[in-house]
Amino acid sequence: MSDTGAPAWPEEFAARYRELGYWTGETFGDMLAARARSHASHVAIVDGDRRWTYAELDERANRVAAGLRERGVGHGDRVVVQLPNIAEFFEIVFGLFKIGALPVFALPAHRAAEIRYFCEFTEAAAYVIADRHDGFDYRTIAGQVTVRHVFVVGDPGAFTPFDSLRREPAGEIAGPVASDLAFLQLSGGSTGVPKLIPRTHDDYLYSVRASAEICGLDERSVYLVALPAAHNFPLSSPGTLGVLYAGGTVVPAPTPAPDVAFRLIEAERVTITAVVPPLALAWLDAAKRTTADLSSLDVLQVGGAKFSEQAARRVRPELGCRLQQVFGMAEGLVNYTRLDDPEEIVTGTQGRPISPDDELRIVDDADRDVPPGATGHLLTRGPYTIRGYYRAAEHNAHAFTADGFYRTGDLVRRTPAGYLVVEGRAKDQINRGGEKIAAEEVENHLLAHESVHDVAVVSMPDEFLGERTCAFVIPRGTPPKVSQLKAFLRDRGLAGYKLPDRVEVVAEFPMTGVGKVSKAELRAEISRVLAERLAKRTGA
Ligand code: AMP
Ligand code: DBH
Repeated sequence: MSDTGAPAWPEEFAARYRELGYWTGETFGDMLAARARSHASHVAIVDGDRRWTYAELDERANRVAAGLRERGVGHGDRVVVQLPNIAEFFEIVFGLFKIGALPVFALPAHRAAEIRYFCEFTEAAAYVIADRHDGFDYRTIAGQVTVRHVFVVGDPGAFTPFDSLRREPAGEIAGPVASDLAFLQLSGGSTGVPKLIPRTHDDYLYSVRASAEICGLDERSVYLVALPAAHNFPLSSPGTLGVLYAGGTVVPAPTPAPDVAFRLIEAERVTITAVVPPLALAWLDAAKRTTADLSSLDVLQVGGAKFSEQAARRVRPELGCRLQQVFGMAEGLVNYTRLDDPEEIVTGTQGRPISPDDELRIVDDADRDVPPGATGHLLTRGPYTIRGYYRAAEHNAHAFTADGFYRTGDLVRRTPAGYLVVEGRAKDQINRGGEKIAAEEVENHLLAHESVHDVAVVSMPDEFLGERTCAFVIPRGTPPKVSQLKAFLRDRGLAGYKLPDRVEVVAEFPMTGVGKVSKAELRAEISRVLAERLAKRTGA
């Protein structure tokens, strides 16, 4: 373990990944500078009527880097970045890359509880926001965190204007080396507090470069950022970084709503974009009625949660583009169906790994390999999969095997052709349409409510989102209503997507043989209740 708080790859692995050409020694700052030379006047970012060329984006990043330096933000410092999909996201992130400061990638949906935690846990030097987005004023969060600087895009209120960060660089900026950490990404997690994922320039740029190739990107590629830009999927699989690597054009969408996204696809001749399954369903339905010209769209990537085979089959005929399934994780491993794969692989699997050196094991509860084709726990290790979370030694001891495999918590099987099919999940998490919710985190907040004696949060099936959240509550006194618990969690500053969709009041929890709450039984219970209700409603 190095003093960066991030467990590194053992030297023999690092040496091998370099020898094999995966880790090239290039940083993201180097990459942008190189593109600014080779594609100077090509458009890198389109945001409304702003069109930044590669030269302009690079210059802006250098200026922001200079401004950060002037304010005492430097190599290794953490900076929580929480921005909507706007051009400044790329300006600040590359500015930070240039000086070796680490973006901490918060999502726009996060609220004071999460942001306070990120700032405190990482001892962040700064917090970067836009004034308002989607009806929410992020300056209200800024008032509740302790950081040296708050930089605001738009009206700064009591804080520092982002514009004031742009300074004339005084000479060369000494940058990081590629083996340094580049940023901290977020894990959906399964524990009381979100885990932070330390990624290096070397390892991340390898995944980005290889992803760009798998997805056939080149300078003609136009990528619509429909999901939150900071999320690992639209950032790197191949995402905006892959498109910038390839010299293409990135188009941030203010919202993924079909009307907005479709207009942008038509206006900018978008060729590729990435969505989560519920969005894919919404787009499929909207495509029937739209007057927008979607003919430029070549690839729709779907990932973040399991995309049903039935929905997957609709993509090609109804959207007129190719489907690519993506099963990835911010911790590393990313699987893709390939663009030239036969339809049954594209619709029926979640893809295969990026790298020939991604090591995958599928094991039983005792970590023994299951027979070929059987379902088991997925473990993985490789040239872009972390060896441990940031500052989390205790958790790392069980989230990773002794020989460095990451325990994904996913239940998968492998087809004879080497493709993975996601069959379920063993981790204590709800995947609400691609938004991950750690049950324990929500339970801890709910336990603070005066009417909650005990609580167990589980997933319940949902036709549209795949899963929603159900909180089983043993009350203290008057049973709490779902609306009361939601308001309570919102007041505590928890992100909206983590609020339970339903509350079931019970006298006790079913227990497993060893005396733990049986979440499997609770999930079965709520599934039964929902199925009965549906049967009643449809008169079946
Ligand atoms: P995180 O570790 O928070 O980045 O979340 C990654 C997790 O999202 C994976 O471990 C899976 O549980 C889930 N996931 C991502 N993509 C897919 C997919 N295509 N199908 C099923 N689950 C997925
Ligand atoms: O869900 C994810 O975290 C995810 C999905 C697809 C991801 O991190 C990725 C691709 O890189």
